Amino acid sequence: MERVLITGITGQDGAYLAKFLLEKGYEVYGTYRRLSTPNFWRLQYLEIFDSVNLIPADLVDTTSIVEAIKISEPDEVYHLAAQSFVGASFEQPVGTGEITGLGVTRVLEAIRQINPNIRFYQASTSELYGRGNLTSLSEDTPFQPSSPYAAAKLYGYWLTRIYREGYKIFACNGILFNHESPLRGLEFVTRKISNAVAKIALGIERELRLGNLDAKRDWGYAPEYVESMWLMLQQKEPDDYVIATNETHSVKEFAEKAFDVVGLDWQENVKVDKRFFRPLDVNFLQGDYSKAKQKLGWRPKVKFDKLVKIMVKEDLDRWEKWQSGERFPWDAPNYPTETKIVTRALRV
Ligand code: NAP
Ligand code: F7E
Repeated sequence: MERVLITGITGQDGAYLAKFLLEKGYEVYGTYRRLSTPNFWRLQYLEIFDSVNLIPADLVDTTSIVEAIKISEPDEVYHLAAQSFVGASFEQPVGTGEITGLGVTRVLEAIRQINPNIRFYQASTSELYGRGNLTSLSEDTPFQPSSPYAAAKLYGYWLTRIYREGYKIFACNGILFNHESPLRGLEFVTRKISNAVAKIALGIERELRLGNLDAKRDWGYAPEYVESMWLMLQQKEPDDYVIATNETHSVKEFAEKAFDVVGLDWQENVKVDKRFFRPLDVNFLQGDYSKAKQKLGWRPKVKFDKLVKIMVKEDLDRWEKWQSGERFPWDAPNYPTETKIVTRALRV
């Protein structure tokens, strides 16, 4: 049986990838951070919590990464763990560099020293492209990162290529455009919207406060995107691939469609709040996934309208069940309202 190590198994992609790889017959190991309160709700939600092996490790602690690779003896490592929220990277630029940037080196170096035959996937991102683009972006488009998060990911992107070319490690960058799902973290705009729409429709909340409504993103469906990670590591040669839908939509369109699902008018429920603007924002992202289609045989099936419906319906269903007393693993009831969170941006 092939063995796999997923860093960040408790996150959105980690949970979906673990499920996908278990179904493929892999023995799955995943790293998690030791927290005062357990954070396994996604694995429980997908009903795979009892099927995965969990290893405590932190990306700032090299010894724990080395240990994780020694314990799991993996054939493949999917490096998904990161401080992944762009907004937070402006509040925690040093920590983001340590975790999201240097963390990649710690994993790659452990692989090089312990077993350089391990295949490595790096969670690269469309944020690498940054600002100023207006056309579909491919593997050949130059990068111009526009946040501490993107700069840290650019470092990880190059480290991956350097270990591939310098040490002949089978290392791939998946340049994934935004991908969403009902397991998305609540601070990201799509889930923030779907969760608020459900609460407003049920009378639990009164309004939704958002920042830059004009930002455009290429939003795909996370369970489909994790398959592309696996496909990259099954090829004859390591390479880098864009994974996207080749469509772009604004935050405004997402909000409009989401309120449509519950028969409400977005304009009556959304307020623009300058606290949710970033010091720098990426206004346009659209990905050209031709190479992945041709070489991996990968293509997206769930597009924008369907994605919005999936997310709003699942959050609505969860809040309805919650109101009728049902209890299940889920993040939203314990999430503080944003007025309780004080950051530099949120204090303005
Ligand atoms: P996510 O839900 O935020 O999950 C991030 C994971 O990293 C969580 O398991 C988190 O653990 C873990 N983590 C954070 N800091 C850590 C640390 N210091 N040590 C060890 N683990 C740590 O992110 P995602 O959406 O699944 O994304 C997966 C990866 O793909 C990330 O690297 C992200 O930057 C990248 N990416 C995401 C997208 C997207 O649209 N989703 C697109 C392109 C690239 P906790 O659960 O304990 O917080
Ligand atoms: O923002 C705008 C915001 O935080 C999308 C991560 O997974 O995808 C994600 O990064 C857009 C931005 O995702 C709010 O300014 C408006 O323009 O959902 P987001 P992101 O920054 O694109 C990439 C590919 C990754 O790699 C990252 O890890 O929406 N926006 N109003 C807002 N964003 C948030 N979060 N909250 C708002 O109220």
